[in-house]
Parts: sequence; C-alpha cells; structure tokens
Amino acid sequence: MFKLDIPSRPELFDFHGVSMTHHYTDNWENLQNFQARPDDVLIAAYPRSGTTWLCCILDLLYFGEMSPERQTSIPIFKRVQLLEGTFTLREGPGGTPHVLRGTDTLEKLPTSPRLIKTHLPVQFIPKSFWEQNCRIIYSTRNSKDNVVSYFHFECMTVIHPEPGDWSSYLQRFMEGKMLFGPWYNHVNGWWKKKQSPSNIHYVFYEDLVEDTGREIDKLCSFLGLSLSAEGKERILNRVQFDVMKSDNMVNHTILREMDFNISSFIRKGKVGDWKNHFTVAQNEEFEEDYKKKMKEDMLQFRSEI
Ligand code: PPS
Repeated sequence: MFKLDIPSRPELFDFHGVSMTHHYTDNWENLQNFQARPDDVLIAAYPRSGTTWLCCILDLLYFGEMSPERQTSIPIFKRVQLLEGTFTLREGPGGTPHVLRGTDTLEKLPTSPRLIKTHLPVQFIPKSFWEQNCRIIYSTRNSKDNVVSYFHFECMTVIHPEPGDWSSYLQRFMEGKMLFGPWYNHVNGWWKKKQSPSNIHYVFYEDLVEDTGREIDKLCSFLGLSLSAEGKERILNRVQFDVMKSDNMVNHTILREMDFNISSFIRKGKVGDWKNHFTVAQNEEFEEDYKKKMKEDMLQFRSEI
C-alpha cells in the first residue's frame, strides 16, 4: 500500500487563469525547466477521459513483449509517470516525509522511450516537449460523460478538492472552475495546437470503446511501430474493461487515498452514462451553454455511439 501525506482535501486556486491545487503547482520551476528527450511519448488528457486506458495500451506496445513482468509487478502510475505531480509520502505514522516529484522520477527513469502522462492544459506544457518535437497523444471524451466520471472520481479521492453535490458540481464544470481548468479550453487548446506544426495524435474515448483494435492500429502508425496480429490480440485482451478493472496494477486499489466504497477508479467504462445523471433540465442548460462555448470549434464529440 502507498500512503501519501494528505491531511485534508486541497483547495482550488487561480493559477495563471486556471484552477489548480498545490499538488500540481508546487514544483513549477522544475516542471517548466523539465528536459524532454526526442523519443519521449507524452500522453495528455483532461482528467477522466481515458488516460489510464491509453497508458496501458502504450505501455504494452512498447514494453509488453520485452518485459512482461513489468505489467504484473509495477503499478501503471509508476510505469507511466505523471509529470506535474508533487506528493509527500510518509512511511508509517510519524515517519519521515519524503517528497515525490514527477519530474525527479522521470529524470531517473531508465526506459526508452519514457512514457509520460499529463493533465496540464497545453499552455502549461514545458517548452522542451515542443523543441524536441516529441510525440504527443491527446486523449479526449465527450463533455457529459467526462463530467460524470470526474464527479465520481472526486467523490472517492482526497487527492482532489471537495466535489460537493452533483448539481453544484455540474454548474462548476460549466463555469470551468475545475482542477486543470475548463474542459472546453483544454480540448480546444490542444486541438488548436494540433493544427500548427506539431506531433499530436488525438484519440477519442468513444472511438476506443467502439473499436479498440482500429485505434491501436492508428496509434502504431503515428508512433511508427509495427505489431503482429498475435501481439495485437494480446494487447486487446489485456486492456478490456473487465480485465483492467480487476487488475491491481491498474485499478489503483493499492492507493489508500481512494475510497472504493464510494466509487471505483475504473468505474463503468461506458459512452452515454451521462443519461443516468443529467436531468432533462440539466441537459438542456448544458447543451445551450455548450453551443456558446464550442461554437467556433471544429472539434466534434459523440455523446452516444
Ligand atoms: S484519470 O483519473 O484522469 O487518470 O482517469 P482516466 O484514466 O483519464 O479516465 C478514467 C475513465 O476511463 C475509463 N476506462 C475505461 N473505459 C473502457 N475500457 C477500459 N479498458 C477503460 N479503462 C479505463 C474509466 O472507467 C473511467 O471512466 P468512467 O466513465 O468513470 O467509468
């Protein structure tokens, strides 16, 4: 079990125009000066849009054949390290605190490539990733399922701010006062960056649910990897929802900061679960607001398949 030192839920504060908590800003200078390597692969996503699923796929693509024990012995959050995280770890009650910084861990990571995860909006990404023209995979999901998943997650973990009730949460999501900022700015900011010369591949959660194999093929062609039919089958088996949900190296049950009596980290895995949460009135208000915020953008999402 890992025991982080989190005495109470962190507060949100405005950080360069984005709502953040100190866990993701404490190490800002080192983060901004982080030295990316040309072969680094960055997996970027707004929280709760399929990041872990993609992390597992990429980890298997790069290291599945070479070191199968990696998947059975190392938790996914260590195999694919969060760039911006800063947490204090305490070994036993009253034990010596030990600060864990994503940047430090990544600097020591011996793998090539390094698989790196981030929830940062595009404007916060350290400039070395652009200078090195690193491959970046951006995972995204329709806003309604995203907010539902984010709500359940924030209810179950003290790592994030207090979520409050569902209806006030939904309002706050529309106002954009969420950890890592407004969903709307996040997905559009990354999308605009993709239109400029860059090395970004977008993956839609709905597409992954619809046809995981097809999306793995697209990933391989973006990453310049070749995969045998058997290798692909092995990956497809390993990343099925039920398999990941029961895999202790993936489902985060080893983290004491998550209360699995409240929800699950790998929860439902469906497109359209929002229908079980939004009232008719909430849906109308959300749609109206969505049209205003997304009117100039070409980005199209599917909220059902
Ligand atoms: S986090 O906390 O930001 O890292 O969360 P993230 O991994 O981005 O997203 C969690 C949601 O992805 C779902 N998930 C999957 N769906 C289908 N198949 C597979 N294999 C899978 N793995 C993860 C997970 O269940 C969360 O969505 P919800 O809607 O809450 O179930």
